[in-house]
Order: sequence, then structure tokens, then C-alpha cells
Amino acid sequence: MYRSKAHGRWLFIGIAAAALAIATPAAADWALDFPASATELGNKVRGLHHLALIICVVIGIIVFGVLGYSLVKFRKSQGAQAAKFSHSTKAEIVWTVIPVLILVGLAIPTARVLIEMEDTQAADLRIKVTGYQWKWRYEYLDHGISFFSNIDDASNAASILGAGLELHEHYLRDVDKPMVVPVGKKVKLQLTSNDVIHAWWVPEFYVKRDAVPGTINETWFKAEKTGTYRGQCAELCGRGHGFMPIVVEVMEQDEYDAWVAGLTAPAEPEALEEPEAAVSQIAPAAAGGASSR
Ligand SMILES: [Cu+2]
Repeated sequence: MYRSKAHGRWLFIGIAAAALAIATPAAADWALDFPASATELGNKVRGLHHLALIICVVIGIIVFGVLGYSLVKFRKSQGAQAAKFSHSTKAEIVWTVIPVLILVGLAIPTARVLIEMEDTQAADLRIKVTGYQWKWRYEYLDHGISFFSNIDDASNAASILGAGLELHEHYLRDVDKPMVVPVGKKVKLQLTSNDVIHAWWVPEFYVKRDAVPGTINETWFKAEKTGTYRGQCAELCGRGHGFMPIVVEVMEQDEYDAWVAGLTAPAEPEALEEPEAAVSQIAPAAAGGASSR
């Protein structure tokens, strides 16, 4: 009887292992880890996660190892007798000191990263991000650029019940006008909302921050690679919550400059001529400084 039960167990393990092996090609898209970040800070956060995970796994192996060993080695059928002591100062010191050391060891690098995450000083670019039901508004405080970022028309049309349209690759994850930033520059975001609480989230930057009406929250990121990064609103904000994606285009500085120039160019001739003429009448030195730029 016992023997057939044991056989049944091994058969089950064998079938499960075979099923896993067969399932591997289908599960090729499985991701066992967080994606690598496009920012240095994001990779530090990821590193912290790995550190904590490794410590947890090692503790788990030790604890369950000792538990399993004790259960087998000191089982009743082998004549084991339970010890009768109730206190051990030595054991209490050990099981207090070791966890304290582990927690301090985790707290130091964690605090360092947290402080860095909150440090929005010395930014190269400031963008005010306002959440709306259901879109985002980006205001480039240094350039006077401001625009709304809505879900793209193709996603919008295809999302209508019964539309029967084909869903494109970035369905619900594309916008008409993305946020555009230069690569390798510290971008400070100042987040707020026009109505309810939203959250600006771009997983690859490891940035997720609430946009709360009446409050300015701050965060920052510095993308190390050019490319298109996608995110979503991460705070349930009403009917259109799933229809306010985020797209960030990270480009080289000269491309970014051209993008800014393209948006600010029409106003330039008038805006430049008048102040320069006015400045040169009042303070020629200051005007010279401005024109040498
Ligand atoms: Cu939202």
C-alpha cells in the first residue's frame, strides 16, 4: 500500500516535470525578473530588490533546511526526546543580533537610493505634468511649451465596442503627442491633477508618482538610452483610466533641440526682435551678452 502511494507521488512529479519541459517554448515570454531599467537609478532599485531577494532566499534555505533536518533526524520513531529547557540567553542574543545586522545591512543601501530618488535638485529640464480625465498635459517650464497628450486615434477608434477594427501593436499604449526629452539629462517632473488622483508611471524608468489635485508631487528620471518608453496611468481614475497612456520619446540633444525649435519657432521672429532692440537701447552690454549665445 505504502509502496504504491510512493509510486503515485513520483509519477505525479514526473508528469509535472514533463509538462513544465513541454510548456517551455510556449512560456518563452515569461519574465522571471523585473525588466532592466533605462535609468541608472532604476537599476539601483532593481539591485536593491535582488539584494533583498537573495538574503530572503538564503534565510529561507537555512530555516527550512534546519526545520527539515530536525523533523527527520529527531523524529519520535527514532526515540528522540524533547529538551526541557525554557530560556537560552545565548540563543536569544544570536537571534536578535543576526536579524539586526541583516536589517541594518539592507537599510543603508536602501536609504541611499531613497535619498537619491527624492533629490530633484539640479535638474536639466523641468516638466509640469497634469493629469486630466483622461489625458495628460505636459508643460515644459523652461521652454514655454505646453500640450495635451491624448490616446492615439487608432486605439481610440478600435476601443469602441463592436468597431471590429484590428488592434495595432501598441493598442491603448500609444498617444498623439508624446513627452519628448533629451538623453542623459536629468528631467524633473512636477505632478498635479486637474480633477481626480492619477499616477504617472513609466515602468522602464522605475518612476511612478501620484498626480494629486491641489498638490505638487515631484520626481525625476534620467534616461540613459534613446528610444520610446511606454507607461500608463496607475491610479484608478474613472471610466477612461485605461485610456490615458504615457509615451516618452528619449532623443539625442540635437534632435531634442530641433523638436523644441519646431514648436517655438513661429513665435520667434516677433518675440526676439522687440526685446533685443529694447535691451540694446537700455543696456548695450547685456544685449551683447544675449546675442553671443
Ligand atoms: Cu488617470
